[in-house]
Amino acid sequence: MTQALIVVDVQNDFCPGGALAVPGGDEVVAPINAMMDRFDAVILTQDWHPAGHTSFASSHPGKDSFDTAEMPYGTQVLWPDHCVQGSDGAAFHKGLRTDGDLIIRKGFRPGIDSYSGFFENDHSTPTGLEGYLRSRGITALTLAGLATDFCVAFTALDAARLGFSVTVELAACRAIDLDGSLQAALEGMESKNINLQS
Ligand code: VGL
Ligand code: ZN
Repeated sequence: MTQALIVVDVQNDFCPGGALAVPGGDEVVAPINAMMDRFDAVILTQDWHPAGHTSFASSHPGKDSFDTAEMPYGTQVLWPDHCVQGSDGAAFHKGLRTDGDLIIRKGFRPGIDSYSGFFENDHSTPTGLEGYLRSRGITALTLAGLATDFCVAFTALDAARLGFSVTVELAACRAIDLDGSLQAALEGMESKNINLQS
């Protein structure tokens, strides 16, 4: 079985001091670096939004961060401006090993968000990651990174739906946990036979 590690969004804006800081976000760096050598392939995802992105509360007059908005593709949580292309906040944490095989950027279309590394939030626009993995013969994925309840969970659920064998290494993940979103994400992943490792 060819196994890949997918490192999700370990970027400055999701670490303490960042625009959308995940509690303890920087604590995933050391365990992820240590995991990398055990895999046949290492892929990093990078949240990569244009200024004025539709997922930013600042793009919706009268709305605050963490409110929701109805989009053509469903309900969207509105976030503080984060991971703007080329900004320091969008850069990987400086301690993270970035000597992986592929960096996949997502969320670059102005009018749609992309939590998953596989599909945008309409669940149908692909990023190309599936084709990359399949053409390399990769069948098993281990996920780690930020945030457990958004980009890690969405990536894991899409991977399971596509037929990959999926493990989430919870000790190398941290959550935003908005209104019970962590519990919901864990239950959702468990119900799809995703192996939650802790
Ligand atoms: C993420 C919210 C907005 C994540 C990305 O990486 O989990 N969450 N953009
Ligand atoms: Zn984002």
